[in-house]
Amino acid sequence: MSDHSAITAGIRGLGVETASWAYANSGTRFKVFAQPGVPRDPFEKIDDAAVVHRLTGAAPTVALHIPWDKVDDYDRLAKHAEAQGVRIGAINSNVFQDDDYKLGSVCSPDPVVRRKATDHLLECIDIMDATGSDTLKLWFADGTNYPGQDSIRARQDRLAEALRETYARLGDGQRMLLEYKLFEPSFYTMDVPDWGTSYAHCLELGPRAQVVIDTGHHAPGTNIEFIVAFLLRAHKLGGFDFNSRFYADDDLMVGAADPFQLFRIMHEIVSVGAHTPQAGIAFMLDQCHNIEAKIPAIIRSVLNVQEMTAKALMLDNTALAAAQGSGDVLAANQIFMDAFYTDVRPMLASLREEDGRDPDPMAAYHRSGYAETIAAERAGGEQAGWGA
Ligand code: PSV
Ligand code: MN
Ligand code: MN
Repeated sequence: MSDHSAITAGIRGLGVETASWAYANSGTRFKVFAQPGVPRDPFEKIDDAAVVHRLTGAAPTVALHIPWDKVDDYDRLAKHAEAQGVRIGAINSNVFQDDDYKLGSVCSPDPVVRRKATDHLLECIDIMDATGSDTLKLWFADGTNYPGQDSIRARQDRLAEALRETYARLGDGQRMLLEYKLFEPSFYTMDVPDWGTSYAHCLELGPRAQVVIDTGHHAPGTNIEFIVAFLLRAHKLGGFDFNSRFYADDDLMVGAADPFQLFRIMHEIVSVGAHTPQAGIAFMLDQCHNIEAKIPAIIRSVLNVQEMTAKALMLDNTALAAAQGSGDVLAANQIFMDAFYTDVRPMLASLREEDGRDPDPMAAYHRSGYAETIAAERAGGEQAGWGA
């Protein structure tokens, strides 16, 4: 068993970043089921994120998506966040929802479209400057649907050029994370389909470019913890977009479909101390809550990450190393599984009490009346963008 103070310090230091778009009406491409009380603007999204943080103590930052979260005064938005006890996290760019991007954004064969897309990425860095955010998150829907549609190689050159220009614009203390996705919306090629492509581009760019792993963006059966271990070793893991999937990019609550996978991922993180804020790994949620109530779903997701991290912290690393060193396969596996099966919920509940919080954040939320208040006060909540 690991030392208790290391476990509690690890838990108290863990921050899970929630996504602004998850608080609004968002969901599948087929139908978005509107819910009462969803935020009408980015300020209200931050208010909801602050509620999640107050109850869990583990969600201190909220990611923005531009232009979904476009405001006139970003300094005011950042100050609003601060006043609510949270901070602005990653700025997510959006170069996929314009008619101009039919054939791609930074990889488009049309130089005018590429210029527009790159200008948007640069604008996102301006917003980082204005909000104090240190992270730019890039996801490109770029790709092709048909063999021969465009040159795979030329598209890589265009991507590299746009990334270089964006990287050069980063200020001190800022970084960019490049996300990959196996398929969708393009079905023949995606221009950043996998971690290897993202890694290669980041390597070429320099130390301030890192890979972000969206847990929903792989082929079924992919060993994600291997990717985590590899990227950590190469100092190229920037963070996660956590969510769960059964089939494709389902964007369900993290830890819901496969809590053991989340545990295995957090074990790789914790085993090298990368769960601490100093390690700079961003633990972000990228989810949509289409049929479940949004704020409780986000509370559940934050708690799932916290619980799996606590289990990983409980793992007896000395015993595991000894079993591994002596080639005792069964003992090593048992030590690993013992940690996974440990019920950490009572320990986390008392930690919350020690910190002056309700031991049960979900029950506290339901008792708080917040859901009823926002349903009454916010008429006509906005669409986040997905499925709009
Ligand atoms: C699209 O697949 C996606 O879900 C990516 O994961 C991005 O991170 C997210 O949208 C927001 O742009
Ligand atoms: Mn994502
Ligand atoms: Mn996705």
